[in-house]
Amino acid sequence: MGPAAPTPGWLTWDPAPSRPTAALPPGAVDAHCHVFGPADVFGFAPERKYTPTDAGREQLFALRDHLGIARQVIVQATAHGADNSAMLDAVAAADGRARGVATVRPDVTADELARLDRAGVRGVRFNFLKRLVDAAPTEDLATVAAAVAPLGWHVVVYLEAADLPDLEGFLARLPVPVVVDHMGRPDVTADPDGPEFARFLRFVDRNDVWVKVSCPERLSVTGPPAVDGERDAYADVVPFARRVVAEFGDRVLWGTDWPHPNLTGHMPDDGLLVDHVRHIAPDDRARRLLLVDNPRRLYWPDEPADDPAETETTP
Ligand code: 0GY
Repeated sequence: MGPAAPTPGWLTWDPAPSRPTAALPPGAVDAHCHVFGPADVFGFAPERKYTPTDAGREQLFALRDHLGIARQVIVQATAHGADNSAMLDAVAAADGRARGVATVRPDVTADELARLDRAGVRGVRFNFLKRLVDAAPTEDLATVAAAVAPLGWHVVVYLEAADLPDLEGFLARLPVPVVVDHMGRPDVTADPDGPEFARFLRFVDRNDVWVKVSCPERLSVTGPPAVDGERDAYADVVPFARRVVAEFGDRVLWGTDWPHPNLTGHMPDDGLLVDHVRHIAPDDRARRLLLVDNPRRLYWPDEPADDPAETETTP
């Protein structure tokens, strides 16, 4: 049997994104992207909830170079289940320019975790979105977190804002840093100063929690710019992301989310997503933390930081 056809109605990634209008700082990291397949080499998981379009490592590396990104963190997506082969293959081929975030089951052995660590994995992902996975019991997730703690890894968590009240106690007790995907998916039609986002900010403030200020294209209701050439897109997401960057500047990460699985409305232009960073992190220092220094601390911790004086200067 050949590979399954992509889920009908879902858009495929943009093969010709624009170039960002302003260069990223040297050493910029895309801390949230995926590889899918190719399906005839790395088959999708039988338990998956969607079938993506192929988006292999060569295309991911081409995007990196096109956008002026230095390094990537390749996050295991649900369509590949707990078979990390496609992600590991891409990390290996990136020649030190990528790290990985894996999905593992609670019976994973210490030897397997050590193998993943040597291969460049630095975290595991817990996904709580019902449209993407059948929920794993929190006891199983706690077992995984305890197993990866000695390696110095972290947990990457994908949840929706409405689920935070149920999950925050559990997440706060994990013995590892927690990285929240896409700002915990706030409702951006609500007030950024309102109670729901305040609860998320409090959770970040009180715990060892990092935040990806990523995926404006998923969160936005206003969407990309209507007028050609207007690059200030996803304006409704900006107050939320800007606030997180302002309050937790040394615990924020950014990523493209390429190849943007499960989108039906519009497919983002990745060049525009890069330009969006200037709206959420308006000054050079904030951008340097977000794009360079913070991801280095999590994913390349053995690497010496550049001269701190340099951090303060315009790249
Ligand atoms: C993302 C977002 C999505 C998908 C996954 O693992 C996944 O399948 O994370 C989504 O559908 O919102 O971060 O890629």
